[in-house]
Amino acid sequence: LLDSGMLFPRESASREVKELNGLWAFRADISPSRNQGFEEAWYKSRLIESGPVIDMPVPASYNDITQDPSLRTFTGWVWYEREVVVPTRWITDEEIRVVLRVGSAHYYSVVWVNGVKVTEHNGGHLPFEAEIGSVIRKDPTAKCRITIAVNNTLTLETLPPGTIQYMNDPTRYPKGFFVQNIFFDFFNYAGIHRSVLLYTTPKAFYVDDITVVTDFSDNAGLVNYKVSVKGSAAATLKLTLMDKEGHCVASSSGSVGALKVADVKLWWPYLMHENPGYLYSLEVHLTAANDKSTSEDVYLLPVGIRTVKVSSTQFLINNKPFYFHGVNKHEDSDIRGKGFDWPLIVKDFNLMKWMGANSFRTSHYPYAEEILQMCDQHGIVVIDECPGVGIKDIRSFGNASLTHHLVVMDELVRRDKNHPSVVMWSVANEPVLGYLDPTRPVTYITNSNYARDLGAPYVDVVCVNSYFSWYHDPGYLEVIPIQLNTQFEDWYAKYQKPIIQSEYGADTLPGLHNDPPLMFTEEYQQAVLQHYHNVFDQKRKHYVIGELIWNFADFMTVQGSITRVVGNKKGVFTRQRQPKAAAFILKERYWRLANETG
Ligand code: GCB
Repeated sequence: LLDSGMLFPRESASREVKELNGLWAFRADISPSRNQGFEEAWYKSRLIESGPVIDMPVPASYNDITQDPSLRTFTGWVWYEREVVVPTRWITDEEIRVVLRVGSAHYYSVVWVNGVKVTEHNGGHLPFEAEIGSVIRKDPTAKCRITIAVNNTLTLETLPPGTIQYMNDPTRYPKGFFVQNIFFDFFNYAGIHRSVLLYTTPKAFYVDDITVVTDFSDNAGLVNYKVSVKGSAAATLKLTLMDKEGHCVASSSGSVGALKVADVKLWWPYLMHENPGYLYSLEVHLTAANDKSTSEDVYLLPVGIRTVKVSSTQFLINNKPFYFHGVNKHEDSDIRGKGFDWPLIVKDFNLMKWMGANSFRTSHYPYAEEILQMCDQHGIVVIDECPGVGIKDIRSFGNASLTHHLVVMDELVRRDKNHPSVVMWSVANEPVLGYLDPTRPVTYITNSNYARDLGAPYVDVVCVNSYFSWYHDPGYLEVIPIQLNTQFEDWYAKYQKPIIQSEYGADTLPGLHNDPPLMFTEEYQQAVLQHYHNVFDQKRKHYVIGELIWNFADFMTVQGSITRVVGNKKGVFTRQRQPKAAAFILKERYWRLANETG
């Protein structure tokens, strides 16, 4: 499907990175046609010449930045623009390849440089890039004006899907009124959500992609690798694997091969080993020399050596049973929405470690690469989910949506395939799409009845969501033991596959109390958790291999439902990351599980 790599931009002896985060000029296209920007070609000159612009931070969702209610729920094209000064060398040295990279923008993006279209991309949550050297070299002043138009409209072909519904009854709605219907439970935040960068590589030849698959037996580690090189010139390839101290432990040449590591230090999840998250560094080095000079390209890839296997009752990391005791998350916070934010990310890692969570699922879309890099380093295990959420009935979706789903899965695997922390792909509702990466188990998350489910035969691990005593039999805690036991027994009897309780929980307003427990109070959330945990404890010795609370923190949702009060409140932390009473129950439990199971 995709013919190029998507290596994370890293600085090296041959590569430079320039971050373009900060304030961009911004304008939402509120014209009646919703298409004025394209009709008037706003990309041709500075955005401010098209009309009024405002400051917009990048990365951030634009929705919660202003006091304008129509921007909060805006559907359509918004325009971002920024002028950048690039180093003269990047212009004068034609041997430098200059790449513009957008970490993610929601949802459909078109990108111009100096008025020339350089790329477009369909889909949020995943990066895209374009080589722009030839465009900026055309401008004698070496100006680099970047314009990005982003459209957040969801259709039945997008992932996640949505529809636009026009309300044409003039006795009930103003002219042109429409709503964006979405079938998932989080706010459709939009804008440029992750970093925009310029980076360079040599042009004559460069490392385009690297794939590593690791294994071990006894004390020897094995890093099977494949390097894809692009460019027109021939170059010599050399690979060096270094340990944490920078000592070479294995080396090789050739674009496909295997590196053998004696006395291997395996990558372990934290809590399972005293030295978790061990990462080697794979230096991929390309060189070519002529009479006058030597040129090179260097890329450094962190590599964790570990294996992942699934049996009918266990999930094995490095052949040891792994029990998922963790959380479901969202990229979501006050003001910045889904915008990348280091303080928030580090706070979340500290909270996960505080509560002893050893894993999380990237519900319901791929998270920023920097988050996965932290998981690699800290030994936190990840179920990596594609944005296939809200696909209610696949029969109502055409081939286009299936094709797009496949492209998105391809982009996801291409981006995340080398992270040791990623132990399983979640393809959501389309497991019959097949295997893009046979080295990792595949799952999807179900809330259907075990007898009617169509996807379970195709997955390695069954992930089940259930909300007993919440959406079903609300208020009746006593149904949980019987219904949860039945759930596990039915699924296991039919499929003989290990099961993760991939969601369970209860909405809770912090500070609201009642005993005996009533729905929405902190006591009720605690009681739901305790009832579920009792059943997990009976079953986890058999085939239940994990429990992921819904949700780590409260998060924003649309207003379209009266069951949401300024967002989904099933967090064990508030949206501001303060603990509710349930967080302490999980903390106690997860640390106990850590001592028992790792
Ligand atoms: C679910 C969904 C999740 C919702 C959650 C809820 O099953 O997967 O996106 O937020 O339930 O709270 O209703």
